[in-house]
Amino acid sequence: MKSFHQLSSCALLLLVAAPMQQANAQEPAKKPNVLFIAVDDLRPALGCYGNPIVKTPNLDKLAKSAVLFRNAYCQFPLCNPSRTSMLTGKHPTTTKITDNSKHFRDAFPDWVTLPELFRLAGYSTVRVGKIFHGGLDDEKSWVEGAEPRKERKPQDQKKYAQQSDRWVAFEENAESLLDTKTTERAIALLEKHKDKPFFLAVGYARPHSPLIAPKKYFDLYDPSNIPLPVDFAAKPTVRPGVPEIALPARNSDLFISRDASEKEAREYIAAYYACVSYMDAEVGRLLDALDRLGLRDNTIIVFFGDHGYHLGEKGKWSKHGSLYEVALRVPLLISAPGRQLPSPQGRGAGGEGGQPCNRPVQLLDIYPTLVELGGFPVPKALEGKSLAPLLREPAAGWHHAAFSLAQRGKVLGRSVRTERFRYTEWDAEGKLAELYDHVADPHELRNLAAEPMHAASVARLRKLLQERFSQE
Ligand SMILES: [Ca+2]
Repeated sequence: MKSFHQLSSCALLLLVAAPMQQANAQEPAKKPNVLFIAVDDLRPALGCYGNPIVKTPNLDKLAKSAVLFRNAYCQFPLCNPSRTSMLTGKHPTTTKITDNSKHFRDAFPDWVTLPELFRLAGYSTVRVGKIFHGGLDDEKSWVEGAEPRKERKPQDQKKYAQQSDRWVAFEENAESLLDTKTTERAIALLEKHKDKPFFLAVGYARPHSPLIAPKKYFDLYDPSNIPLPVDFAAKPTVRPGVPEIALPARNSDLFISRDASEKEAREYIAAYYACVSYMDAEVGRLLDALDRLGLRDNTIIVFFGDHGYHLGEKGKWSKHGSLYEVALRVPLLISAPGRQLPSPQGRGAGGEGGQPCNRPVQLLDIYPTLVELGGFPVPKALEGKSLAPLLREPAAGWHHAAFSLAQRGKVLGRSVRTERFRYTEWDAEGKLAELYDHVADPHELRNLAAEPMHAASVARLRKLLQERFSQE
């Protein structure tokens, strides 16, 4: 008993002393920089996520020194709602932003965004490319790079969508392409701000449609060798036992209101991959500049896509209105030197490396994560969870699920993802429900919601949805 008591008081002393030791240890260290890379409409079509076709050498390399979140999800499969949620740290039911035309400041002028919190802490917060949705930038967030707000109306979105129905292998000088210019500007900003703590946010446009990339990236892919999804169809097609509301009746984005042939579908998937490879090369140039300037060891890198994307799965293209895995799942890599468990010895040499984490996490979690890694108190109003424990130990226990919403007409569908299941409801009563077992059925081909043997799972997941969204 005596030794137990000795041990306990010793442990207690350590616990009490820890914050002070930490403060002392951190005092001489420089504040970490943040490189925040947002990619528009990028699903996890990356080599490091196991895609055997797409070529992404630069992100595969970054993944070797990062934690790779295999089960990361957006909160809403559309640009403005997803980005607003992530950058304010609140669910779309709290932000009330569920389309691409509204700005959260109109209702909540005093909310502090993620970059704004760093700005208030003395960081140079700098933006290049799309971080907030186009035309809806937030001037309070940035020291440099803010754009004046433009009025956006739903009909503008429609007009834009009609222009996006295409792909282009760009044969002229790539220097005129948007993402190439974004990298140039980002490197110049790194050089300008490197001597003081910075939060540099870089938004890449591709693979958002229109699918434009230099021709050399198209040359990496032969459309005739691109496999189609197992549940490919010419137009959105709900499977037996699935509520009709789960998919729109007609196509949008790449195949606006028309059916997709198998040949065209292969061409568009190849074009999407070409854009991913182009974006990968641009991220590679940016990371090379970070290395060249000697900043890597003191820079936290966050890389993510703003939501998923159907590439013909269930006959659907793009993302809007879908609560399927492909519309919600995003790549998320976090490299936090000195703040995460080092890669296991020897794993990097064989081309594997990095640390995968299977816990269900949310884009919403990025805000509290960066605040904690930056050494600031995490604001209580944030609705995500800091991922810092998973950076330290990717297999650590994690008792949180990932929640998402999508709009179909006037209905707001709700979905929850645990490590094993996805459960979705399209009505308040839970009659229009879908349950998928991702261990047995990763492509979500068989809706188990009405099967008696899964009644207990349905009840448990339904309760999670009700608890999460009970206030709304
Ligand atoms: Ca997007």
